[in-house]
Order: sequence, then C-alpha cells, then structure tokens
Amino acid sequence: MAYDLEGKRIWVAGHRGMVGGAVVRRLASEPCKVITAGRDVVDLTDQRAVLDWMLDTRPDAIVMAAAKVGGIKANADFPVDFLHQNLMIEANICAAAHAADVGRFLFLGSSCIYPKMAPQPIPEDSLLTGPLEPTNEWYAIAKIAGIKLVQAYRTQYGRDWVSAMPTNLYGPGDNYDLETSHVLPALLRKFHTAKETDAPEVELWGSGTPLREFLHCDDLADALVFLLKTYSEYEHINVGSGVEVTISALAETIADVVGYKAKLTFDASKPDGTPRKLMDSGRLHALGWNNVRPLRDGIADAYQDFLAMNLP
Ligand code: GFB
Repeated sequence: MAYDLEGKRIWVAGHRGMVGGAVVRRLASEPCKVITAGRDVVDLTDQRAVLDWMLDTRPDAIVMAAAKVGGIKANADFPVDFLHQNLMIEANICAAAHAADVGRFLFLGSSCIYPKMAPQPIPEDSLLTGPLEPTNEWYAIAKIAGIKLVQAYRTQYGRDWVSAMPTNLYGPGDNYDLETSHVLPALLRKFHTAKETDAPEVELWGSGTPLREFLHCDDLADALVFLLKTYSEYEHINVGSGVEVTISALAETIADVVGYKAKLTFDASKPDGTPRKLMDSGRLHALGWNNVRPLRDGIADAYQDFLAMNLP
C-alpha cells in the first residue's frame, strides 16, 4: 500500500541526531511539511509530556529517529540507560501516536537485534533465534520490543506502522566522543589527532578482526523515505549497504582519507563484540532501493563534517 507524502505533516523524532538530521535533509525535497521538537519542547521519556505534545501537534506521520545510542563501550557501560530510556521513548511515542490517530509510523532499530552468531548475511527471520551479543543486548532488547510494539499496533488496531533495521551508520552529525562513539567516527578523530600531533601510533580497541557493515546516514535517509512511501508489511526490513570490512581494513581506509599513516596498535582489554553482522537487505533491493555510495567516498564526506566541527 503506497503512502503519499503530498501535504503531510511528518514529525522527525530525534531531528538533532545524525539519523534525524539526515532524514530532515532528505525530506526537504519532498512535498511534505517537516515537524521537529527538541528536548526543550518535549522530553520523550516523559509519558504525559509526549501525549500532551502529540495530541496538540497531531502529525500525519512519524519517523522515529530518537533513541539513546552509542558504541560498544557505551552500551556495555550503561545498560540501564540503553534499556530503560529506549523502552520509555518508544512506548511513549507509540501510545501517544495511537491516541492522536497517527496513520503512518516508521520505527528504527539496529542490526544488533540479531543473534550474535546469526547466519551471515542475516535475514530478517533470524530475529529471536539465538543469544544476543552481550555488549549491546540492552539496546537490542529495547529495539526488539519496539519492533514488537509496532507489530502489536498493526495487529490490534490495524495501524499502517512499520519498522526498519539499519546497519552501522556514520556521516554528518555523528558523535565523535572517543568514549561513547561508534568505531568509524572514533577512528576518524584518532587518525586526525595523530596527524595533528605527528603521533607514530593509533590505538584500536579489540583485535581489529571483527567485520562490520557500514551505511552513510544520507543513504539511510533515502532508503527510509523510500520505505515510508512504499512499505507496509508486518515484518521489519533490513537496510544495509552489503559492504563489510574488518576493523583493521577500516582503519587503513580512514588513514588514507585523513592522509596519515600510523602504526596500528590494539587494546585487547576492549571488547570485539559480535564477530560479524552483515545483513541480508535483499527484500529492500527487491522493492527497488539500493542507492549506496562507495564506503571511501562516504568516509571522505564524514571527515569533512568532522573537520567542520573544529573539535579540540
Ligand atoms: O562501532 P562499535 O562501537 O559498535 O564497535 P558495534 C565496532 C567494532 O570496532 C568493535 C572496534 O569490535 C570495537 O572493538 N573498535 C576499534 C572500536 N577501535 C574502536 C574505537 O576506538 N571505538 C569504538 N567504538 N570501537 C554497536 C552497538 O556495536 O552497533 C550499538 O553497540 C548499535 O548499540 C551499533 O547497535 C549499530 O558495531 O560493535
């Protein structure tokens, strides 16, 4: 069932984040009105505040890019934050959206919802078929609950709500804090700092052997708008690039983009996490979307964004 964006009022929840910002940029070329609301306007972990704001605003559609997110260390260090905050945000928004009769809702999860040792590439029906990766099981459980909430509203109330599962993301507006960020922005910052200080080495966490799939946030946003317009199935849908690299190979590419060669060292005290999480995005491709830029081009774009931030 297609969904026409013409004249629709679309709330991008989490518009200040990397994904939310990319979705706002992508929707600028669509015939719809984008609604945004920062934390100063509505605290998404406050059930009453979300309901009041939603009943007052009554968007036609919601893209759910609001979440408590972070890299492997942040997930392992703050299980309560990742589980509780994400459960609150999704439960509050779903309940308020239903109360305000929001017809279209696109929920976003993550590839970490799948079992640690899922078959690769990971098909959507691998969900809940095995144990999760311990470092991010908190976030994973919250996002699995979100998928199930969306399916429950489809089942009980006939809501045309859907869920998409992006792979590891990067790009403009990323988090570059070395403690809480994901690997790609962390290595951009580490190589940049090494170049600025002429440091001989760059330290990676773990062994460098895990494989990760990466997708630029603007490519994700294009896929999400495609899905918003075209996808109406019960099952969640994978949104990946199909391109995976080892962490060591990623570091070499980032070194090339930054223009600085350094000896890689490895901090074995940090976790590798799941060995691989390449998703099977064949269902998305069969629907007609596969608009992925080359990884090196995406990293070069992200580096320009990092430089523009002028971080100390
Ligand atoms: O991106 P990342 O933090 O999260 O780590 P995950 C990916 C891999 O890069 C891990 C290694 O094996 C890390 O040990 N790595 C090497 C580094 N150097 C670094 C570094 O300096 N910083 C970081 N952060 N990693 C996340 C989940 O898992 O995937 C999130 O924790 C979310 O909840 C996201 O699901 C998509 O890819 O392991």
